[in-house]
Amino acid sequence: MTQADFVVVANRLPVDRTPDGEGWRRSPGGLVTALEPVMRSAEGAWVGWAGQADVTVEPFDFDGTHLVPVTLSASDVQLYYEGFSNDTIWPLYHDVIAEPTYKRAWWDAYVKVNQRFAQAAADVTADSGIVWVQDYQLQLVPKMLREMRPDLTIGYFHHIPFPAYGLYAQLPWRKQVLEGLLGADVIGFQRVADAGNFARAVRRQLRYETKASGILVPDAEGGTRVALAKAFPISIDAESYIELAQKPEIQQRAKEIREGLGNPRKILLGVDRLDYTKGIRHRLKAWGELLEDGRASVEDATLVQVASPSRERVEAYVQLRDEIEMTVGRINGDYDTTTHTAIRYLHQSYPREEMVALFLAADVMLVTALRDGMNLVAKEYVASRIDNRGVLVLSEFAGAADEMGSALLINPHDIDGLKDQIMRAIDMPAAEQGRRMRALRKRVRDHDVEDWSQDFLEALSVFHEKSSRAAAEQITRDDDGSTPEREPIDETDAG
Ligand code: GDG
Repeated sequence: MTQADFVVVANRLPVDRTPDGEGWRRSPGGLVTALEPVMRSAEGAWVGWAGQADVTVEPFDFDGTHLVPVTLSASDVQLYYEGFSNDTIWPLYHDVIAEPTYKRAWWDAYVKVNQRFAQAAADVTADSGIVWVQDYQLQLVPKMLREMRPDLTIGYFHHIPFPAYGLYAQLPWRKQVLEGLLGADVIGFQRVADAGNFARAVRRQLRYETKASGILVPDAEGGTRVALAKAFPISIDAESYIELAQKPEIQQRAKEIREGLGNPRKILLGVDRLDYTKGIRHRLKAWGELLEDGRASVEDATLVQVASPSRERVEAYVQLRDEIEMTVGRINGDYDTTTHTAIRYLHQSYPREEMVALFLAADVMLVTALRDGMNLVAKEYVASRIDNRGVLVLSEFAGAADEMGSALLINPHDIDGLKDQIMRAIDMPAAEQGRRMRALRKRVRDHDVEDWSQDFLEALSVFHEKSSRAAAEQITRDDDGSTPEREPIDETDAG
């Protein structure tokens, strides 16, 4: 059997079936985009689901990566993926924007499927290899894998937020999930606040001590090891966006998009998976009110909203789509003219070239997430603006806000504040646009996705090269000399 020294484990493989069903092609999306450069250079293996239920695919090589498909039955997809991952963990970890559903049968399926992923990773990883587990669908894999293969160095990256303790505590399986994650040597989060929330949950629920970024975890031999829980903000392959933005045909396409919209003075853009975390409704409300108040008009400005189809079998998403489409219909009915539209709504997915053309056409980019781990779209927009023009309106509830202070930061719940900032963005003088955009672009270019994976893998290599004890010593040495943190005993948590 082929084995690899470096293995990524993610819910999905980085490929989709071609439309004819015969071959494979690289799939779009945040994670694949982020890991593509790492996999290319590492000649690693990738364990994940191929995307079709009840279909077993033998391992195969694609673009220099060994792909190991994990089979999911239709019932696994329903219970583990659509159920526990997307209807329990996703809403809970995004601050309960939608109500999480807790079902024991979903949890049982989640445990079973995580076990299957862990086994596949254990089988494909070479002696003393490195495994990097991705995201919330696989939170139990680190512990399971450590039990099967104590020789491995295990990393885990959490792409979505980790909620405050008061919310996390709702989860009926809160202890098991924390223990699952603590099977990793390094647990990466998007924001410092996420790592802090995680450490606090560990102190409250498991009573382990934490010291700076280190968590003291009892090991199988009755000793303790240190797990590192820290922020590693993800980024994008900025150069690839710059290259696309420089192409004359993409710049030409941006002009056509503008003409197609009737040459409004300003184009506003939203690009999101159709998800309740993205704040699309708040954005539409603000835009609708600006038109109603007469502060904006359709001849002057148009909002283009790309809402790519997502999780269409989960009820909350079906409802969201209905609501959004009704709102768009209403606003357009009220304000469209025969030549101009208030909102050009596109419930479709586009090739990356078209996305960059849209970024180039957009004078104002609206990222109004109610909660978002990072939000790569914000970074893609600024990377694409090679002309140093355009304004990013960015929710402070997106992880990207920690790094992108030169954006117009907004609280999407404050509709009046959001309206004011949209107007400020529309009217912003070119010099101020340039000043802000240059600072934003510098940050994204200085910290691209390769830096992200390098930072994470470097932290992991401390554990790989040294014994866990030596790694623990290093973490303690690098520490600020503070005393370990303990939480007060809370009787309701006992047992
Ligand atoms: C999760 C976390 C975190 C979207 N529509 C199309 C398209 N996209 C691309 C975007 C971007 C990606 O998909 C979406 O990434 P985001 O970061 O915006 O959001 P999530 O999908 O929710 O991702 C998030 C991320 O993981 C990475 O850690 O930032 O917080 O929720 O790259 O451009 N791409 C193309 N056509 C589309 O129609 N080609």
